Amino acid sequence: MSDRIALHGIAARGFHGVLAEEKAVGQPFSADVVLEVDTARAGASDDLSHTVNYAEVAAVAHGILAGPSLDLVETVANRIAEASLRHTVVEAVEVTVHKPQAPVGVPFDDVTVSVRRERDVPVVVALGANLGLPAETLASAVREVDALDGVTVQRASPLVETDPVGGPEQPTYLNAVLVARTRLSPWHLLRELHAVEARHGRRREVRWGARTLDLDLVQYGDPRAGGDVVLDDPELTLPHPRAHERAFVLVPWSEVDPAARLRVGADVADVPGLAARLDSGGVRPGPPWPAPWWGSAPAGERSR
Ligand code: A4P
Ligand code: MG
Repeated sequence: MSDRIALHGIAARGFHGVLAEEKAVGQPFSADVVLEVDTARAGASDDLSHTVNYAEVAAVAHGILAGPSLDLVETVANRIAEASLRHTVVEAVEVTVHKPQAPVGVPFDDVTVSVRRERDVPVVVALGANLGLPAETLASAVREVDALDGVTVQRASPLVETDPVGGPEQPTYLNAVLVARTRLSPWHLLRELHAVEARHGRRREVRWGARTLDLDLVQYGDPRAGGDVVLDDPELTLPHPRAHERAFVLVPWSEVDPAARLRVGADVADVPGLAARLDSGGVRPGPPWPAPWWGSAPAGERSR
């Protein structure tokens, strides 16, 4: 269960309804907005920019209640829900709109419409391992990511064997890329990925050093529609700042999604094209995924 921030009884005179009189004269409306937000980061930092400012949500909801006339309370509720989800930390929202003086024709207290909407965002995660049993670890990591509440893995690339890039002398890597959809905010998802890494004995001692498991969040959202999240923060940089220059990410990503696009500065580049421009000499086909690598689904492919 996520953390919640709830606003009750945001009230305004509105002009929503099917009847001409409702549109002309108006009547009282109110809304309750319950936001599911991962508050862990703000709770630790005490920084307003790490959470959703509920005054902003209230102002937008009020604007929709008092704003241009809509026929249906359903539409009013839906618009408030969609506006609330535009805040990246909001993972789900439940909106109830009250219309206590609706022309119902019999004595009654209130009529309400409640809608629940969840964030649902495509994400790309790069996996790497070069200590322990890399193929088994990566297969287990894919299953664990898929099992996270709020994450569904859609496809995983074949494993590739890659020469280490940067860092000290270290063993050859196995890498892969998975595409998934998530309800989680980017920071929440990164925290869950770190927890999966930790369960596989990940230590952070040497930058770019050997590791049992590395899970990097390469992209959050779809840059084609301008719908990707861009963050310039060392704690979470999006898209991943080095993904566009790393064959060990771009080659498997191109295999799992040949239509993939990646934001590179001001451009949105075609991922197979970026991969083709790099020297991919250090990237070779890897072993097959250890069976059973992913429940009973056919290897590498599953639809939602
Ligand atoms: N961080 C910021 N943005 C992100 C993001 N988008 N995804 C922060 C994940 N983490 C992000 O990461 C260091 C810090 O980056 C984290 O605290 C996180 O909050 P890390 O995983 O602890 O360390 P790292 O993986 O050594 O660093 P980084 O910068 O992710 O390294 P790279 O660039 O991913 O390189 N060679 C081969 N062949 N295959 C590999 O997989 N991997 C690396 C790591 C080097 N060489 C490799 C491979
Ligand atoms: Mg990493």
